[in-house]
Order: sequence, then structure tokens, then C-alpha cells
Amino acid sequence: MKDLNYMFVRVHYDARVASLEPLGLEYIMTVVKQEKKNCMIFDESLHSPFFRFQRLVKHIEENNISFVGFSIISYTAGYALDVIKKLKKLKPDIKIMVGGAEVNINHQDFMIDEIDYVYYDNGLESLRNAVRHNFEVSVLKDSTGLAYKKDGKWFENEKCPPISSYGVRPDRSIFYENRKKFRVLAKGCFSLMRGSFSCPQECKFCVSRTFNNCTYKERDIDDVVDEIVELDNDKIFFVDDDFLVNKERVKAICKKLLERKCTKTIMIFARADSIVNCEDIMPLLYKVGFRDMLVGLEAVEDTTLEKYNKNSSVMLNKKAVKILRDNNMVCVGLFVINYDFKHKDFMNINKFIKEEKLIWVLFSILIPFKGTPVYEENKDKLIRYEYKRTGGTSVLMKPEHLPAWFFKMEYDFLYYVNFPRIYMAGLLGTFNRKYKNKGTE
Ligand code: B12
Ligand code: SF4
Repeated sequence: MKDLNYMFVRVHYDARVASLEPLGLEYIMTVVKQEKKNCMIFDESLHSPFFRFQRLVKHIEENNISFVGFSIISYTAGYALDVIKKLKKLKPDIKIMVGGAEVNINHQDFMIDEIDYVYYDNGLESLRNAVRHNFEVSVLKDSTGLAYKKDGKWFENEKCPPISSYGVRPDRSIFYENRKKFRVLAKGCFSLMRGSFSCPQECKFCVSRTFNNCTYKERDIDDVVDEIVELDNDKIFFVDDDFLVNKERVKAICKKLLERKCTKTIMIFARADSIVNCEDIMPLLYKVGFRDMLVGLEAVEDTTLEKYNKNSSVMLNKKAVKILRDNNMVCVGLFVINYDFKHKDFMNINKFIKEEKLIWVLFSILIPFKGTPVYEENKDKLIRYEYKRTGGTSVLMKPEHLPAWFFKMEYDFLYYVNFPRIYMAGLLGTFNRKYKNKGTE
């Protein structure tokens, strides 16, 4: 069979808060290139919002592409499926594959006529093997985490066991060529890194924990440190769900970064209880360059945290915020708006933000993602559950105490009250001035 020419697409997304490199596709690019095949990434968000489909087709034709892979998260799945259907109609010979977070969790939803391959494996070795053999059916039948068609009928394979490494480094050429276009609101240009897989906790609304067969695994410390040091950017954002899970490992990473005289600014996700557990090493983390932690505070009532099985408490949340404040680190408070909220609950969130002096905050209306316990508990109550409404800003269930329009208004109000402060911080350069690691401490 003739070699395929590959293009991997990230469809456009709402990049107002953050425009970030397509790390998942950068990993895939490495694997495909290592198999000596032509491969490119097409990131729609880097281009103008006009004539998107025409541009995609132009890129396919100009580069003689015969295989298109789409990266899909729930929020972008509806749009991606529309594009796929149009593309398959226009160019029936092109092979189409899908992968990404939503596909990983609900792969059967993508086993449709217009798609040829569905990829939901934990690692990338199965993909590598398929690429090496130009997707021959005889190879696909043993390819883990991959669904394919034979004689018009779908076949699906089990995922491989959990992984602790992709075994390769991401090909970041798209990032280096478009640095100016990748940035986080009010903070600047961050590179993404992954140091671990999945999360050991079991919050009922969360999809991240279901990745990697629900098994938390860590990458080798030296490998992580090497990547941090070698990366050509002074700001790094770890996408690990809780970077502070394993205190001894964090200490070892810090020690090695100090030895290597690394002076980068690092942003991470961290649970409140992990921050509290790491209180004594916060000065060390600061010294290394950890300046910014996104913390899933979720709620300001213990009863709500219990409903989510968050395994945390408001007291712990407050303690974590204080620890970060005392150590001169940014706490980005992530809040979830529950459908049982009354007016006072919205007000209490604002009160909490004020009292705890939080500058950076993000709010999401609870998304009952398919594949989570929250979805199972509420699937009969969902209103217009469509992919494009899973961005955290849509009302997907009837609020228990407020009319839906008023509930949405209360939610929007949280942004109106809190975002001017963040834009202001951006204008004043607060992040770089106060928090950036200047390597002098
Ligand atoms: C970075 C990030 C973002 C960025 C970039 C998003 C984007 N469109 O690319 C920003 C900040 C903009 C963002 C925004 C949002 N995000 Co986000 N985000 C992440 C995060 C933290 C890391 C993603 C990442 O880089 N992972 C590392 C790489 C290596 O993994 P990967 O991308 O999954 O790719 C691997 C595989 O999936 C696969 N793969 C990926 N694509 C493809 C394609 C093909 C063809 C193949 C074969 C394989 C393949 O290969 C890769 C290597 O194994 C994840 C959390 C997580 N744990 O992954 C959430 C996550 C993806 N986001 C999520 C959500 C819900 C959102 C938001 C709706 C915000 C919200 N309210 O929660 C918005 C919506 C986007 C928008 N604004 O338009 C969900 C998606 C849930 C779902 N069911 O799909 C996640 C999983 C977080 C969560 N636990 O809820 N996000
Ligand atoms: S701690 Fe965060 S990543 Fe882990 S299960 Fe809970 S919400 Fe998901």
C-alpha cells in the first residue's frame, strides 16, 4: 500500500482565556514522523475565523494529504463532526480518524459512517504500529484502543494497560513557529507539559480521572526534569491533574531543577489538600519557580463538596489559599456552579473571593459529562445536552431554585464582577512583575 500523508487537526475553540499549544497532536506528530511519514498539524485557531472549511480543504489539497486526524474534546465535538461529514462527502477517499479526551471516554459515539478509525488508547504505540503498516486491517485487529471498519462493519479493541510515559517528546515546531499566538490571559506565553497520567481521586463530575484506565501513573523524574530544562520557553504549564500528589517526587524534581540552575516560571493544577500537605516545601517550590496554582476549590459549602465526592473541605480550601498567598504564589480559584444554587450561593462565592483576596478565578456551570457518575445520576434531567453546550457556560439541567434565565444571569454576573480585575492585572503586567521567576531569589 502507498504511504499515507498525514494531517492532524485541532478545530477552533474559545481561546479568550487561553490559547495553548496542541500538546496531544505534538506527541502524535513525533510518532508519525519517527515512522518516516509526512505529517503536519493544522490548528484552526491560528487562522482567521472566515472560510474555515475552504482553508482546511486548501491545506489538504496543497499538501496532498490522504489521512486526516481530528483531535476532539466534548465542547468541540459537534463542530468537528460537521466538518468531518462535509469533508468525507467532498473527498470520500481520504481516511479520517478521531482521538482526544471525548473520544477517549465515549469512543463508540464516533463509530459512524464518515469516520474510518477511532483512537482511544492510553498510549501511542498502537497508533505507531498502525502508521508503520499504513493501517492494514491485518495489523489493526491487534491494535489496542483502536476501532476500525472491515467490510463496512465496526470492530473495536480493548485499551492497552495504563502507561507512565509516551516514550517520546512532543514535536513542538508549531509552538515555536507561532509563539506569539499562544498565551494565557494576563500571564503570557506558556508551553504545556505532562508529567503524570490520570488522578488518584474520584470526584463524581470529573473525566480526567477516567483516563489511563483510571490509574494514576508518574513519568520518570529525570525525564521530566530534562524536558523542563530543554524546553525553549521560560514559562511552563503542567497539565497534570494534581502536580502535588506525591510530595517526595515533587521534592526530587525541585532538587534536580535547582542543581540544573533552572529559572523557569511554572504553573500547575493542584488540589487544596495536596497544597496543605506540601505546606513545608512551599518555599522550595517558590525558589524553583512554581508561582501559579490552579486549584479546584469548586464550592464554598462542605455539603456541595461532599455531593461531588471531592474528598476535601472548605476549611482545607481556605488553608490552601492562605498558604499560596503567604508564599507569594498565584491561586487561580476554579469554581463549579451547581444547579441547586440560590441567589445567596452565588453571592457567597463572590464573598469568598473577596475575603480570600483571589485575583484569578474561573467559573463553570456543572457539566454532567457523559462517562461520569454525575451524568448517570442526572441523564433523565438533561436539557438540550449537545456537545457545543458543554463548555461550562450553558444551563444543562433545570436549576432547582431559580428560573434558568436568572440562574444564567447570576453566573454571567460572576464574570462581570471578577474579570475586569483580571484584565486590569493583564494591562498592568502584574503577573510578570510580581510572580515571574527572575532567578534572583
Ligand atoms: C490544555 C487544556 C485546555 C486548553 C486547550 C483546549 C483545546 N481545545 O485544545 C484550554 C485552556 C483552552 C481548555 C479549555 C477548555 N477545556 Co480543557 N483541558 C486542557 C487539559 C488541562 C490538558 C489537555 C492536554 O494538553 N493534555 C495532554 C495531551 C498529551 O493529551 P490529549 O490532548 O488528551 O491528547 C492525547 C490523546 O487524547 C490523544 N489524542 C488527542 N487528539 C488526538 C487526535 C487523534 C487523531 C488521535 C489518534 C489521538 C489524539 O493523543 C494524545 C496523546 O495520548 C485537559 C485535562 C487533561 N487531563 O487532559 C482539559 C480538558 C481537555 N478540557 C476540558 C474542558 C471541559 C474544557 C472547557 C470546556 C473548560 C471547562 N469549562 O472545563 C474549555 C473548552 C474549550 C474552549 N474554551 O473552547 C475537558 C474535556 C472533557 C471532555 N469530555 O472532552 C478536559 C479533559 C478537562 C476535564 N477534566 O474536564 N482546555
Ligand atoms: S481531584 Fe481534580 S482531577 Fe482528580 S478526580 Fe477530582 S476533579 Fe478530577
